[in-house]
Amino acid sequence: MKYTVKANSNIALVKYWGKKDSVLKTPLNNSISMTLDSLYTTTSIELWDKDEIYFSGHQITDKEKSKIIDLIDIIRNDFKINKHVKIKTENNFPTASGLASSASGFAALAFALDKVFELNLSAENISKYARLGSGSASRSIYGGFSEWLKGKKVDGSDSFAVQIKDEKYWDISMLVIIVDDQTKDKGSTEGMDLTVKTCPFYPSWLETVDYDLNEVRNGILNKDLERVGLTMEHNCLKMHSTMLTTIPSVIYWKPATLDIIHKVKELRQLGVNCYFTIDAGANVKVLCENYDVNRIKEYLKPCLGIKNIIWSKSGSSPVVC
Ligand code: 2P0
Repeated sequence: MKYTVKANSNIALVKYWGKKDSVLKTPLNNSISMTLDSLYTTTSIELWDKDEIYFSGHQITDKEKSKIIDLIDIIRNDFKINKHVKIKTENNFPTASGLASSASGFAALAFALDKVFELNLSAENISKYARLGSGSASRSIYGGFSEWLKGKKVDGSDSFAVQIKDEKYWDISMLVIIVDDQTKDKGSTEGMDLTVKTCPFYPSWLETVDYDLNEVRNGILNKDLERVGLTMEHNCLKMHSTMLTTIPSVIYWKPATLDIIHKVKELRQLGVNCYFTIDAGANVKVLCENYDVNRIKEYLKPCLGIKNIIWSKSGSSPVVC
């Protein structure tokens, strides 16, 4: 039986930046995200006589394959499965440029493996396996808004995401502003490991995250965009402050990144309810009301370096197409 599945990417409102255990991919703090309907991975999977993996039509090399094969092997081992798979996967957006491609990619893979191996796992268990591929993927198993719990157990078995509210609950927009669609110099995994090891302010980051989680969680539950947005911005700037003060420094921003930050703040002065966040890359995401989208796009037009703006709403959990 062949399955084709689609999993949406997600953008963290409260960020994950640092691991407790780098093999288990357990985080040092909880994180909260919004799943996006416009950025997604489509993955087809079927049983095959050997493992074969294609990305955007090309068979990928052993090195590129290793994280994917590692996750397949973990599941094969846990469920005593002796079968191989052929996988074809593609993203509808630039890969490895701070647009959470590994989130949708590993969410799609974990969801697809559950189907092809007929495991019937719970969402929490699929989230846990997605986490073992890439931490942020744990959150893409749910539509709407979800929180990835850091867990307490040493084996990582209680570190998975849970849904806060589904995609129908709050009709707001996230504008994904692409200023750089190239693969970034330093991947998130390496960047966050260096930050934990060398940033003198990293303990302060951890001390303040619980407050941000509470604000954003309650902001979502009250559909309070200002509360979510202001906390999201501050949380993002705190995360980037730890990156800047890592040795060697991890600087993902480009001039256009800063330009857009200023423009978003100006828009707020003009009465537009909009807020920015930035991940491990130069691209900026703006959370806003649907009715302000065109005004924001118009205001950003003079910014040099914007390649594309993708308008996204809250997306669903993974689906079989
Ligand atoms: C997040 N990021 O919460 C944060 C914000 C980037 C900045 O999760 O090492 O690709 O595979 O667990 O999930 C990117 O990290 O890293 C990320 P691994 P992942 O969305």
